[in-house]
Amino acid sequence: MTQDAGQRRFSLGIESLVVALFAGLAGVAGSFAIASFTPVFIAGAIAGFLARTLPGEIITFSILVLGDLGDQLNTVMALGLSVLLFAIAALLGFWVEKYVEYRVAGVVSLLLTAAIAFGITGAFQPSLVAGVAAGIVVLVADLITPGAVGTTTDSSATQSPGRRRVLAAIASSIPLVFGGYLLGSRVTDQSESASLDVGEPWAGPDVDALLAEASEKSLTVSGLEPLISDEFYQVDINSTDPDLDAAEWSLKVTGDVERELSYTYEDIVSREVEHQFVSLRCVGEALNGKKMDTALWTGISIMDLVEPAGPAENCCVMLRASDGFYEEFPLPALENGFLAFGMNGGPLPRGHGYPARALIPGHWGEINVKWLTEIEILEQEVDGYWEKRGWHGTGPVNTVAKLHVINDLGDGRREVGGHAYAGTRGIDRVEVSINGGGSWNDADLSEPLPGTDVWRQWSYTYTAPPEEHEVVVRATDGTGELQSREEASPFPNGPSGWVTRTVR
Ligand SMILES: Nc1nc2c(c(=O)[nH]1)N[C@H]1C(S)=C(S)[C@@H](COP(=O)(O)O)O[C@H]1N2
Ligand SMILES: [Mo]
Repeated sequence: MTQDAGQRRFSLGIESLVVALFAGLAGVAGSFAIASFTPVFIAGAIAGFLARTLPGEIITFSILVLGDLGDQLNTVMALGLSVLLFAIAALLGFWVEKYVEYRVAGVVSLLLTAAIAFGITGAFQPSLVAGVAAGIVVLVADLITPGAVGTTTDSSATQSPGRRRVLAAIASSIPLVFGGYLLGSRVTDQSESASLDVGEPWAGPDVDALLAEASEKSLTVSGLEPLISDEFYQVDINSTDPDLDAAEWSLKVTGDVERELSYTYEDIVSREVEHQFVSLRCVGEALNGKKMDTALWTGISIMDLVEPAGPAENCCVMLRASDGFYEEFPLPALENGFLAFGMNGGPLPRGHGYPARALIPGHWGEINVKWLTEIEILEQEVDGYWEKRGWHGTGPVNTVAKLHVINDLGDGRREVGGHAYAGTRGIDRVEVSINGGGSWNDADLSEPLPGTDVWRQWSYTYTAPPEEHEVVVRATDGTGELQSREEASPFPNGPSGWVTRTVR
């Protein structure tokens, strides 16, 4: 098995490495073509693995300092790692080429790539396509090059074989990467193509009337988001959302119960539904951040599903989700819990937890578990996903008034506005100071929406002083308590302090 067979034409040098990297790229594109942005996309699986296993300090640093950039960084890192892993498979293929024919080497690369992908994602189809794509590049690179298939190498040396080999790898991977990208970028919102015919419990005249009410009650302040958010923020432990099929989904009630129960999607959506305005806010957001929003949700009371199981009532509950997320909190908080499967007149979008999520009134966003699959009744406290990483995000939200809009009305007046939220305590008052907190004025508030856990908008118009000035905002909750002035970073208890902005 040596040179005379003409099979071992290349050293495992730099060009093999380049070819392998392009094969890796093609493999990742192949995985993306089939899986799209779902957890079985190789880079999605690795990004999730990184997010779950990196130390809490690094994740918290990423949340606090990098914000959304941290997510993107994680995705880029995961993409790079996926390419590298597949490239290693291709290199192993080149290595066995020492002993076998180049076609066998191509197949070895294919199988290795597929095996690596399958080991990581557990999904057969995208893994196989990834392997085929990587294998094609390896094969083409070696086939096109003079010296392949038993011909002699030394006579055809007008162009270096290594260079031709690299060019062949690039040329063959480009269409694969491009095609894979296009195929994978198709829209995959499962909730749009629900495989069940359950009617539209989240739509109808009641919903229309409530949405109209929210739009009428929204303040007309240019640039201010209405009472129903135009764009609802999204926070996930993974960079790819689960892509669940409602027909296969079920919700189990387990743990310390008299009898464990399991409900199907049809069981749940065929019940009498309610529509509720509920706001959510992430404990990890900046004081004046954008991770606080409101929607009209459709669903049922969670206790209607839990009570029949006969839960032990002395401790707490763990909500578990299909993305590996879990959060624990005291049972009383579940009592007013809502299971939402509709949002703003449509089915719950994939990014917000399709087919169903929990809404726990007044608490930080994190226990509003999306893609909910299990409600486990516990007899003893344990840490949830974020608490394991040092956060204290299972309790009630802090009171906040945000300042997101500063309009120059053109006649010497300024208009400032934002949203205020205090969970189930409600918002009674928002005050604005235009002199750094020296004196305070009452802001206008939007009429309250029905519901026990909804934000309000505020706005305030004043004649602008000629000089630079500090605008400060603070809210008072429904119990009469003033928003805490003490400044605190989001970690670990959520942001606190008064929002201040300099206006000139
Ligand atoms: N399954 C699951 N549920 C989850 C999360 C998650 O990562 N996975 N993130 C939580 C966090 S931290 C917040 S703030 C809210 C955000 O909900 P949204 O993405 O619908 O805005 O969802 C919570 N529910
Ligand atoms: Mo959050």
